[in-house]
Amino acid sequence: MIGDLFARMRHGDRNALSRLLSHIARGEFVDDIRSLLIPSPQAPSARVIAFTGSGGVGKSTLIGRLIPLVRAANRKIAVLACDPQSPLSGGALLGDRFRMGSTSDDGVFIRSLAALSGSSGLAKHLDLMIDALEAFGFDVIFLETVGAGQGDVAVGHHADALVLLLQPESGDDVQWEKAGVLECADVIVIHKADLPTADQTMAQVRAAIDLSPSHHIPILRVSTKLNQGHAELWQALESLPARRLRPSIARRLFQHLIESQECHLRELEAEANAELNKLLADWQAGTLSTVDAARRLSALFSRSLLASADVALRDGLAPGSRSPKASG
Ligand SMILES: Nc1nc2c(ncn2[C@@H]2O[C@H](COP(=O)(O)OP(=O)(O)OP(=O)(O)O)[C@@H](O)[C@H]2O)c(=O)[nH]1
Ligand SMILES: [Mg+2]
Repeated sequence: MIGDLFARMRHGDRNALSRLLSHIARGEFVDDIRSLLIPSPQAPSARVIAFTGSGGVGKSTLIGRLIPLVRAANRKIAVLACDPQSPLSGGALLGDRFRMGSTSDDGVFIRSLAALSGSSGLAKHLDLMIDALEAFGFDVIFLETVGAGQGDVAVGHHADALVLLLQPESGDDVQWEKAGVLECADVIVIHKADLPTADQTMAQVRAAIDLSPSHHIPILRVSTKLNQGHAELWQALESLPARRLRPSIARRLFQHLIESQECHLRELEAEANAELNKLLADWQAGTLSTVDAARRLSALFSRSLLASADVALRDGLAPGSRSPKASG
């Protein structure tokens, strides 16, 4: 049943994508979905950008204004708005705002997560939602999140880039600085730059950043009210270097490796160790899926581990020590 839904989603059925996201948000069929969604090096990868900042700093309005720029660059965009604090605004509001200024567009998908999932367990499955959106074919994924400090840094771990929004006169810059978030940001936006004290805020943030090791972070002034600064922001985001592998993906591959290690420990038989190069070559060429590659890799590791442990025990050496027999 999840397999069907997944297949429909892969064929561009937005309804199926929506239902899949709902299952993920509710923590249903998560293992099945995870095994269907294991990323592969051949799959086109989306650029994931997280927007964070205090409630009311203007994340939704800003994202709403960036969407047309992303579309003008011929990219398909999905937005996941995570706002556990205020489930009634967040993504729903963003969706309304965007729809106000635009007709329905197949290249845009907006999903409020708060309305689905409440506050718990969201971060846990965010990776999976991102993978689903990526598998559907979105080129750009925006995450909107609200919170203070640590939580936002954590959201940054799901993304290729973290954009921190600050607004004049909120004192937020001090709060973010304390939490170490200023330094985790890839781009800092002084939003609502139309407000009179924007220059002052800009100077304070610049002073804080200049003293830190991350003094190269771009700081941009944006006013959504005056429609200023969005093109520069999008350009800054586009020119950020792509991360080759999101940490979340690496973690999941690793987790998968460990899980399949357990399954395959008992299936070991003596086979040629030259398999390793062949296996990696097949995986890179796309003729071997990531799931199968991980399974076979773990089987190989298990075998050599057992062989060396066996030799070590017989020779009275600690496991892992090299002996002529173990290397054979
Ligand atoms: N002066 C000014 N106000 C703005 C600007 N952009 C947004 N606002 C206002 O700021 C308020 C909050 O905007 P949202 O986009 O809902 O802010 P948010 O950060 O998404 O809020 P939450 O999702 O609740 O955390 C709204 O009343 C906007 O009209 C701007 O550039 N200048
Ligand atoms: Mg919002």
